[in-house]
Amino acid sequence: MSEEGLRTFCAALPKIELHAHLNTSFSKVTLQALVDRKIQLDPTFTSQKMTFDGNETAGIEESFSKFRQIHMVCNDAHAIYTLTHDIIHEFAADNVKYLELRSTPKTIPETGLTPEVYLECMLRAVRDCEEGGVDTVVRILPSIDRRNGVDVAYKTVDLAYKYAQSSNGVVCGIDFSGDPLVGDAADYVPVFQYAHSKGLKLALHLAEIASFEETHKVLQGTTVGRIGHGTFLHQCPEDYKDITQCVLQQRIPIETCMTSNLKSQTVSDYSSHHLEYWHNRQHPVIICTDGKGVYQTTVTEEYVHAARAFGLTRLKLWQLSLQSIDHIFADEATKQTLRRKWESIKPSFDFKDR
Ligand code: 6MZ
Repeated sequence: MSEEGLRTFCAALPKIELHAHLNTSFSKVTLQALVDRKIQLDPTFTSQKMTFDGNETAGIEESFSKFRQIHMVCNDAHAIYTLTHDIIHEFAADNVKYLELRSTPKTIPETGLTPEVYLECMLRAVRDCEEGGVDTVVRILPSIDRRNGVDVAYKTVDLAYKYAQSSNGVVCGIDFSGDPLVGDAADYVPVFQYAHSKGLKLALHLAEIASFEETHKVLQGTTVGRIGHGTFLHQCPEDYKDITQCVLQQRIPIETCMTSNLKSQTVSDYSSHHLEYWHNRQHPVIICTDGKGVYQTTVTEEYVHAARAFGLTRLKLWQLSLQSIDHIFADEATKQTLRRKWESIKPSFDFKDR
């Protein structure tokens, strides 16, 4: 398949994005505008580089250092609204027809941000995009940051539940994320059970690093909706072999973020990415970006990388995007609408690999 033909095909493909963190999914244009504004408000502010450009890679700690920088810039209602609004438009331009955007609702007294204000900014941007005719269905997952402890986590679940009721289902689940080197995911199992009892779906970052003990406990104690990254799920030592079995048997979908994993050095190259292990076993995987701004990628690029690394045909790529619909957190009616959209677009596609 020619590089150009493949890229054109992947760009035109209708796509689903299920793993995108708000503060790491900026475009360079939006980020620059927010940095300029920050400097206007605080002339002493100096910004550092917040992206991995080209083939740059660094250990996962460097990603979290960049995230801290970004959070200094995106720390008020204007920034949260602008990020959400622009990111939705950018995914729409990449033919993403359904987007789940996740973010940690923050308390920042200096700028008046509370978790409620934070979520309302995101919801207002979602509404404005919808009213402006953007052809992308958007859902929001408030994130639990594992660095912030269990008490904050319970509050995030209560907040998500409150907004799930009042937002007509735009808020529909919870993300669990944060620095995998900090804290113990197993401490949050009661929080996950609580969220599940409230009808909230759970997308959990698990086994992003080789943390088998906590991964095992979480899988034993939780109804997991989807797993983020899951980089080490298939590489368990003998004592933890049932982790892999459990994921396979329960068919827990895996959100794969290839470029992010490469750039944060948890995977060495595209062709050794774990997407292949799961895909070869007909296990559900969803191709995602993680942070299209920090890692300088797009959903289209991620499909191109997957096709190149694993020799996926155009028809396979189509099936991957279509099957992703099965794993969205929105309701059955939304799934049906999306499937009909895929069906109606399909005749305009040429599936010959050349
Ligand atoms: C774990 C990650 C992440 O919530 O401020 N986040 N957590 N692993 C990753 N892989 C590299 N990438 C992002 O977006 C930024 C936050 O998302 C989580 C971290 O908690 C980060 O602070 P929001 O919008």
